[in-house]
Amino acid sequence: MIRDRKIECMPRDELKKLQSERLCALVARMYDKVELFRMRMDELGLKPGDIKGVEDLDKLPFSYKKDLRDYYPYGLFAEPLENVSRIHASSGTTGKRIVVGYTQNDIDMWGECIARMLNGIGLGKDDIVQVSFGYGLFTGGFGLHSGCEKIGATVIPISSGNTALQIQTMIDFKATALCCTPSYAMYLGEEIERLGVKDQLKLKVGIFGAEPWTEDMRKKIEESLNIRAYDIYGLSEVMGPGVACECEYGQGMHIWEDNFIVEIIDPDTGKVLPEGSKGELVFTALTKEAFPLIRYRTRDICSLNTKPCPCGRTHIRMNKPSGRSDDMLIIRGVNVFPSQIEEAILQVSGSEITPNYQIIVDRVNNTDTLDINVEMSEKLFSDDIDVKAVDRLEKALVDKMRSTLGIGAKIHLVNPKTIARSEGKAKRVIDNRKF
Ligand code: DLL
Repeated sequence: MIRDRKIECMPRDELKKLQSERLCALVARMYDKVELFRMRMDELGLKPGDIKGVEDLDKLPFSYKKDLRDYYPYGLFAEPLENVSRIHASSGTTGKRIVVGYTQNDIDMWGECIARMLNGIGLGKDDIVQVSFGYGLFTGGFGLHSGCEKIGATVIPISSGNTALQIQTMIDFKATALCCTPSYAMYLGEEIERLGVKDQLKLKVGIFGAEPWTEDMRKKIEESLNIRAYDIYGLSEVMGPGVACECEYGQGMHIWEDNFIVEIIDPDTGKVLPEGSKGELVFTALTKEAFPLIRYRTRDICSLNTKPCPCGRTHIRMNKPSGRSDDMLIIRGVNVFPSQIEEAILQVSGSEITPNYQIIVDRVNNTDTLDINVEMSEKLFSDDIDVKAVDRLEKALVDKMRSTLGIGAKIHLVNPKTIARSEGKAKRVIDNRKF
């Protein structure tokens, strides 16, 4: 099924009119249904009628990741749970997850956004798409899945992990497209080369996202898998994958502006920046029913490309995000906050370890690694050091990290006072990866 590209190629003045109508309706609905939004509007002395269109957007209050934590789990939903068909979640700055919900219409809209991309890069009902993003609370797997179903493709919902099985499956099931994180795609490429099975692949394209990646990585992946590699962006709070997607030209990701309004702001002052500037991406989700958001601060640093795209789509493009203005790390596609690690250490630590720690992230053989050095206490580190106690502690920390972060970490108990102290902010994270 090839999509009607009318909305994707809508003249910009019509798009703006549509956004304005949708924004006014959204503000009225959220004022009525979401207590936090109503409180913030009241604090600013604003009523829904004061917002006449997108030109009034910057009068509206921002929303933040912290709001999702404070109103955990359902406090920001604009629909009663009986209308919510699905829940997804991702890690928040502390142990508490952030929770998002979707009505059936939201899931349809999400599938539509992804379907636009899939058709745009030449996929259709004859394609077999291996979705190697995680299925579960993470939005990657199910998000891509609904788009594939919409275009009538055949989906292989293999989820993430088990590299040998991934490779065997893509060969045996004749997958023509692969969806996963770019770092996993690099690893798959390397394994495929090692096994010498590249000529057995039927892959044409890959759709990669959920973490930053460079043009160099794109080239490497394209060569090792013999495909065209495309970028997809999104975040759970705003929807999941597909908020923005590359088209066949692969020169920036079109933000589906009939569903999302994008702004670039100065992360320090909150002021909207002039066209073309680099700053923090802020999204308003215009059409989501269960969990709409107004002016959500993504913390992703990025710039927009307002030039017309050769594909004819009129929706604005975003360049690759170049970093984040907070300390969130993305390790093997999983969001990790240093504060989660600290909390986990504090929960395990008795008198045997100290809260001095350092997080080292690296990329070895194209896979992200996470090592955590934790200082032993003087008590544990004595002449008759209790090796069994050290082993037991290391194991307890490994287990705790896995259950808290959802990924494995190597723990190294190091001697007292060996982690450098700082007079200012502690340098807790050393990220040696090159994006
Ligand atoms: O990562 C959703 C997703 C799944 C996107 C699959 C693409 C493909 P979260 O776990 O909530 O959601 O993480 C969102 O990941 O704020 C960015 O910092 C980062 N991110 C996502 N896509 C890209 C990308 C999913 N293409 C956070 N390039 C976002 C760079 C990305 N960073």
